[in-house]
Amino acid sequence: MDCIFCKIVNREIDSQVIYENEQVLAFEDVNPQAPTHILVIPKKHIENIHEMTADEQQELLPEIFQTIQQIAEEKDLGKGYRVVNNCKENGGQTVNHLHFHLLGGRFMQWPPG
Ligand code: IU
Repeated sequence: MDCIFCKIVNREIDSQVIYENEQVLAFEDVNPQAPTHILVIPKKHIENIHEMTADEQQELLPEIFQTIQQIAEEKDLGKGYRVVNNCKENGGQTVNHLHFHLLGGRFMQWPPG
């Protein structure tokens, strides 16, 4: 499978890894949109949040959100941050491996474009 995030997981492509455990990887976004911009992904290839099975949700979403909380603490994002998931084409998803953006370090506008 030709998935760039799977290649990052497998260390076939370099990235700035922030955290990993058995199921989850967090790394710096290559095109940061905020002072902190980290992607948190399951190591398992899942296309998007809509494709997650109930079992995958139960297993992986707590891991992903605990990772986000932990990184937010480490990055000193006590004033707040934004977590974004883009799902499929109209959601603005460009990489078809489930990922959550953790954005922080500046005030976030609303609504998004
Ligand atoms: P999106 O939600 O699918 O639009 O986000 C994909 C993100 O992946 C986007 O912010 C890219 O900058 C980021 N990214 C990356 O960090 N490393 C890569 O090799 C590629 C994309 I391709």
